[in-house]
Amino acid sequence: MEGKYSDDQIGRARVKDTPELEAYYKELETLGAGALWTVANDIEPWEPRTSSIPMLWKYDDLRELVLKSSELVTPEQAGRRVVYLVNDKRKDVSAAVGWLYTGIQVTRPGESTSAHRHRASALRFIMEGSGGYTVVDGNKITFEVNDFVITPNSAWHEHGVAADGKTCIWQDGLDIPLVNALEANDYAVYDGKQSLNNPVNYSPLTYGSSGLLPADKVWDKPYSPLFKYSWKTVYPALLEAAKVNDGSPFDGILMNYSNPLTGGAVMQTMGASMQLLRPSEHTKAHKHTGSFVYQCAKGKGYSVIGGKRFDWKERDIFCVPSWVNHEHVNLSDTEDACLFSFNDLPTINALGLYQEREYTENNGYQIIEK
Ligand code: 1HN
Repeated sequence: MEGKYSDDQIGRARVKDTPELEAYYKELETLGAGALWTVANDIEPWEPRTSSIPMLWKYDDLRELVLKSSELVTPEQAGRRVVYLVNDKRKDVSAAVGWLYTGIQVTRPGESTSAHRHRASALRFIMEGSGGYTVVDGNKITFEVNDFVITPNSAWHEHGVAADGKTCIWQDGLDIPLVNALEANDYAVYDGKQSLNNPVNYSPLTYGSSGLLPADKVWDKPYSPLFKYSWKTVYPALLEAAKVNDGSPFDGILMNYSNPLTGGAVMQTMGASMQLLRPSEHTKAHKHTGSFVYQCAKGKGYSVIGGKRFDWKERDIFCVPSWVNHEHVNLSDTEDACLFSFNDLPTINALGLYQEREYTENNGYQIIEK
């Protein structure tokens, strides 16, 4: 490489191998040591570097196989009856992109899972069915299609579907690869089913209405007290915002699910958003750090990710790896399109690692500076 990103310049490692140096490296190796200049250029990329590739998982292809899992194993046998989505380049860490995991879970009417907890945080986005519920730290929460539910780190949780409900399918999102990479995960099984600490839907009924917060409650946890964000309030909120906002040139009308007490992300490590692309909207391309998993909640369109086009429609899931250029297009000229996404931005931001760059003809390539 030449120019700005050339390694043949002062400040980069450019030592040429000699027999004497090679012998020296071998000697260091026997002592559990090494010469930094042999690895420096690799461990110090000029720009953020991802090992994930953009991928799209078509729901039409997966749905039958997901349902089939409910004939093959029970939730008791499987623990979690989930088909997980794995990035071709992240199989070693079971990640869909970067350090994020995602999967599709199916639960039949009358079924429920055992209760457990883990240090990793989890979230769910409901894809189909009715009568589904989750119990988070003794709070039972019912959910419907396109609702977003959180299971913060170390919260006991279990899920189920009412006997008179319809088979539920939802997307799970976890930071498990991240927490494992940090060597900080743990897991515990609850003895039996959780007893309910509060009336059903206590959390959304207490914390989920129009910016009002209960004056008599103290909440001292580092995550949102609101465990469910309902599509029936989220979608109208996007439409209202769209009436008076242009939105972002890169994302359209993008709203973050937030902790109503802080305005910040719903959990410590992962954030989530819902975005609305107006009819025929075609966003500008940009790239930023952070890994993203999307699910189309409504409509149809495509995204260009890393120069490749991925066509999506309702329930399709795709990912955008860190520092990969992407733009989104709503293919309908009459209907809006909505994309749910979750990400590791709270981690990226807390560590001071966020950066963003608008795509220009030049920055996809190397800039030659004289
Ligand atoms: C988990 O606890 C659930 O509780 C789903 O439904 C998927 C994937 C990896 C690790 C834990 C659940 C999971 C998971």
